[in-house]
Amino acid sequence: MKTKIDLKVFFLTIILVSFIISGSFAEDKKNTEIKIKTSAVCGMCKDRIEQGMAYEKGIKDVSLDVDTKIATIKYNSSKTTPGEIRNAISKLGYDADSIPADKTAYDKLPPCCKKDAKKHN
Ligand SMILES: [Cu+2]
Repeated sequence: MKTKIDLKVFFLTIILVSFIISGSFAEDKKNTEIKIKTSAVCGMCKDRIEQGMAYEKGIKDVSLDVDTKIATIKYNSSKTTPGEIRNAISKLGYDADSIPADKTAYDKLPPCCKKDAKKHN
């Protein structure tokens, strides 16, 4: 009799643990992180990229480091992909890893924000 109860507890534990594990995987999906090298040169670029990307589908958080030009982006991998994210950065006028900046958007950037501009504050 005792063994039967233990089996029940055992299976319930298994079910509970698998729920917790699948739940944490779903959580991982919602908070996938990617680092993308951009061509940002100043604080204005940082604001433009962070604000512009905030409205993109599946984007949770964007933080750009002007010194390294690297944007750290948290996103929901069931709603968007690294490719779509790079394209969105390109459409803001900035390079994103190997994707060059969209020409039309880049031409609209103020001169201080062009990628060949000298670094400034
Ligand atoms: Cu700038």
